[in-house]
Amino acid sequence: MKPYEGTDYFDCSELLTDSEKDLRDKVRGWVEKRYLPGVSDWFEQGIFPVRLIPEMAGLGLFGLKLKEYGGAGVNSTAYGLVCQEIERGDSGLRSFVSVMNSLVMFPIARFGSDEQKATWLPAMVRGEKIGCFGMTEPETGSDPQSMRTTAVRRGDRYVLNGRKMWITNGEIADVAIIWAMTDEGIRGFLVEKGTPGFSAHPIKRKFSLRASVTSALVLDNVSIPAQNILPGVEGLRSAFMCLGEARFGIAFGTVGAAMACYETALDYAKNRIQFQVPIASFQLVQRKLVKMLTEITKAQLLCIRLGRLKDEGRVRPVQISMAKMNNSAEALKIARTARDILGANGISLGYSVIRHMLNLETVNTYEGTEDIHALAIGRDITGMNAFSCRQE
Ligand code: TGC
Ligand code: FAD
Repeated sequence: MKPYEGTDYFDCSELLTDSEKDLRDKVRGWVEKRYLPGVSDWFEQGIFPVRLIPEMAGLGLFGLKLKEYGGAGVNSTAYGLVCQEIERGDSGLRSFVSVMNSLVMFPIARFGSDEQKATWLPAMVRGEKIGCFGMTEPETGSDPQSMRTTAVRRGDRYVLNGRKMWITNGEIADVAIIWAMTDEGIRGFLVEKGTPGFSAHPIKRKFSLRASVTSALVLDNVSIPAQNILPGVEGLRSAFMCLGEARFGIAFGTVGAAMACYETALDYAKNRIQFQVPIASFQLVQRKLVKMLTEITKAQLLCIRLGRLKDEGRVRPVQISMAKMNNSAEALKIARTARDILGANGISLGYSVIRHMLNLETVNTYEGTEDIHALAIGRDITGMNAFSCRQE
């Protein structure tokens, strides 16, 4: 098979170091060989391929940025490029990598005790333990400050009660990071699988992220040792730091999904004959392809600059918001245009575009909807908070 070279109209690869390119290409090769042949069936059947977890661990995909506990210790740009290649496969696979790295291992490494780090991080690097991140609830999504899950201190234990909804990896996780309201504000807790009163249930009838596990978590009088609190957490701000890590990965990841859709549409348009000529020779089709490529190029440049700012320790959360918002929304538009160019074949899982299109509907919503990021940036540039119509 010809090696995949990737859409790179402005030679953005020249802006990467050799080690960043090597990691990108290694992951790209694995996705081509081990993931893409199966993903369409997994999506159709609603299966996350857990048997690939050891191979992913072997590639160093868990604890990518961790400098200790066996992690790969790569920079943020390299992490982003991994997300790009993984999401060229499927957003569900990138979700798994995002949750492990940014939403589970990052908070344990950043806010956990030495004991928590030693218990979980090496096993997660090896892919032997899986985690999930429980913030969203049935009644609170965009507004996590209003969460209803509670954790009440009783002697040397905490008792948790509540519901978490739409939780990636929920049923396959060995440990859940549960965000809950305490007397001292919102805190994060490690809740282990099998703890009495704690259960995870599949969310069925999903038409998006079908090759990913999405669950509802139930916490009924779940009693955990007090040392299962993440001691370094300082309210919701700490949870937002985790989201910043994950949103950064999504900004890069969605470029991968968009590249897959554009490349499929370009190839299809050159080969599909209508009115005795390839449809790529029609001006209207060319305009669509050019718009797709232009948006991919802009998104790639945004990512590289974002990565460099993050690696220099200068990035602001609103800059990550802009990249997540723009790249998810544009990737979704690109997927919809690709689906259109493929005509009826565009709705078939024989091609990747309908799968990416359906997945990107979720990606545009989770980790802060397009509107929520627009409001965060709007607040930053105007100094006015438009999140709520309620007057303080
Ligand atoms: P806001 O004023 O924005 O922030 C409160 C404090 O937190 C600080 N902060 C950060 N600090 C460091 N790093 C970051 N990335 C930070 N982001 C925020 C901020 O500076 C502030 O600090 P201080 O000292 O001034 O107090 O808080 P707000 O309450 O006004 O926020 C409003 C809003 C709407 C932006 C926020 O609630 C929000 O982001 N809502 C969206 C909820 C969301 O994204 N949920 C995601 C759930 S997890 C998920 O979807 C996983 S998908 C997994 C997969 O990939 O499968
Ligand atoms: P809502 O907050 O109810 O928003 C509904 C609509 O109202 C949106 O269009 C929104 O933009 C708009 N809106 C809300 N507030 C405002 C406002 N102030 N101004 C203008 N418009 C507004 N969560 C986790 O905690 N962990 C996970 O692992 C996880 N994985 C997920 C996996 C999948 C497949 C999905 C679909 C979701 C996942 N989520 C997860 C949940 C996700 O983060 C939430 O769906 C997201 O934050 C939006 O919340 P909501 O669905 O409750 O929408």
